Amino acid sequence: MPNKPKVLVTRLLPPEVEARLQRDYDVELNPTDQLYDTETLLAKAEGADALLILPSESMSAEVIQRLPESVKIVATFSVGFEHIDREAAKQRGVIFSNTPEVLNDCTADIAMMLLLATARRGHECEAVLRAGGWTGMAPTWMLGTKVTGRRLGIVGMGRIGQATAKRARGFDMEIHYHNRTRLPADLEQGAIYHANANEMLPVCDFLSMHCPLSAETKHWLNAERIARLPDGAIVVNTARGPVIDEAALIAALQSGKLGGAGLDVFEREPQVPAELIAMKNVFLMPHMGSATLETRNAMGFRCCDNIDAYFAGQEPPNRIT
Ligand code: 8YV
Repeated sequence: MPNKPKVLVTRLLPPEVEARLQRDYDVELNPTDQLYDTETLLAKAEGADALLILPSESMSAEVIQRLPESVKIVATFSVGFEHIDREAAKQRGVIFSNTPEVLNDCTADIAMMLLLATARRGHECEAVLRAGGWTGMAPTWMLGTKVTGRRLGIVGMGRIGQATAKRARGFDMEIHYHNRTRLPADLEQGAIYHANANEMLPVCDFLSMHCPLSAETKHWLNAERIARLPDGAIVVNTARGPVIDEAALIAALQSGKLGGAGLDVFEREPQVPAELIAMKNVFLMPHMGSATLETRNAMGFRCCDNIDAYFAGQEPPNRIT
């Protein structure tokens, strides 16, 4: 139909999401999922009314200023929006939306998986077994760290931090958290608030990162803060790689200061430092927090809901600019 708004989709999305977009819009999809460089993206955006992007597409001030006039709304298929210069978007008058809530559970599941797998030597055990190196049960072999009843520190007690705390309570963990503001008691659920992170770090047998990436949180977990953790502590990151100083993390793992790390995100994705790959006491995932069909569908539908609202003359429900 000629009058449908034109939507440019920069990456390959789940079939049900693409089907809904094709039903409602004049869509250009990216079936090969090849990444667009900035010039290609800007050329393809010419004449588009809306864009559906991912964090793989940087929306820096320069890119936003160069967006064609036709583009009125950009929906990012992510809850994180560190790839979007929101000031530039506001100045340019283009609306951006994100996909909060729908990935809380699956991301928290991966945080618990990383925590458990690191504590119980998941990578090492599996590698030995697959290599045919398991010779039978031995009472002192491959002993891990007990999780039940231990202390978990959460940095960033937003929606995903709270979902992780809920899961950890099922393991009788004592929850500590550091956040800009204290949560109301019904959300805190007995978790212990630390306005000063330096007071929380010494009581964290496990530390899980759940803050968004911003200028303030870049390298939040640095050498100085790692030094405040108990010896042998385990660090988990499902947020964004740069919230941890990766070089400092590697040094602390190499020295034995940290007992292990469970990482779903890295400073320079998709590059993973060779030092981490070589370590037995780290459990590594390739940015899989939201990677279930149910959640990726829900993220896609959320993008559609925001674009639909805009073209229906309504406020997009997840507007971030
Ligand atoms: C996705 C994410 O893997 O939502 C986010 O911010 O990091 C993840 O859910 C990413 O958006 C790519 O789809």
